[in-house]
Amino acid sequence: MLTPDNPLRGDYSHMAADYTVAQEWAAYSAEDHALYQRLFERQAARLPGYACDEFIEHVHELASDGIPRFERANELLGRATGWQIVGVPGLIPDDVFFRHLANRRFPVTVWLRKPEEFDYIVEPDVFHDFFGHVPLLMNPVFADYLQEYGRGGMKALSLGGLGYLARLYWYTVEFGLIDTPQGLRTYGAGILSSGGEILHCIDSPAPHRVRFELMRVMQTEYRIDRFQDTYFVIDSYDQLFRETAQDFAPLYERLRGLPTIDPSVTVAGDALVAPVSHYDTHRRSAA
Ligand code: HBI
Ligand code: FE
Repeated sequence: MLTPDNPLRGDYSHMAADYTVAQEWAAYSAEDHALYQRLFERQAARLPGYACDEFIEHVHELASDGIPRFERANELLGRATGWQIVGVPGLIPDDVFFRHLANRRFPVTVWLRKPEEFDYIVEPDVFHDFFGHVPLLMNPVFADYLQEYGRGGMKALSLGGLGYLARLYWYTVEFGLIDTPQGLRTYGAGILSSGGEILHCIDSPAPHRVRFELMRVMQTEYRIDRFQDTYFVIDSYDQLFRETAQDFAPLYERLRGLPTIDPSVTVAGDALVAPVSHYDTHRRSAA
């Protein structure tokens, strides 16, 4: 977050009290639009067989030539699920972030990475946020999950559960996998907006793929600067919504007495999902 030794790169000087800023779409350069389009085309080509169907459907609905206009996306989102995206200068404080989610507003960073950051960026930019996060806001069940998550986040702040809830967000909204009749797919924005991790999370034999279990997820640490060592697999967005609609206060109590789990290991009780080679997947779906 905003500290003297690691200032965030966005312009926080003109934001509103809720950290929102206008998108200033006319201020994007032709180079910005061309870079966004290259990022979009590279990722869009990798989606089949790796991204969940809902994501693929909606990412194309929301696509435009270059950096999308938030106001146009808001017309589609408003009709589909009542969500709106709001421009922000970049990362915003947890309580502000959760309050937006609890009100069906998704914060989207307004600036775009530099060409030299094509493959990796530390802070979420407009490509990570819009390409990675916005399409699934068109899905009613996922959209409800995210609002529940925002409400839970606001409660977590007063219950000391923020770290546990950040892990839940990380292993679902950012890096989640979902089991489908066609095979394993991803719905996580951090993966979907990453050139390398979208292939790795499905194909690589290296990471652990553990069936989603709420307490296990909230006990598991995560690393922000490398591909994940552990992914959690849900069966449906309904499952996410049901798990998150409960009262977390007793869970935080229990978690405080449980060990933290390093993502590089599996533990007794884990139900593991084996990586399926795409040959098997195609053969299965062809059958
Ligand atoms: N701010 N703009 C922005 N985007 C995020 O994803 C975000 C944030 N602030 C806090 C935050 N995420 C985390 O606390 C959540 O992952 C829990
Ligand atoms: Fe994100």
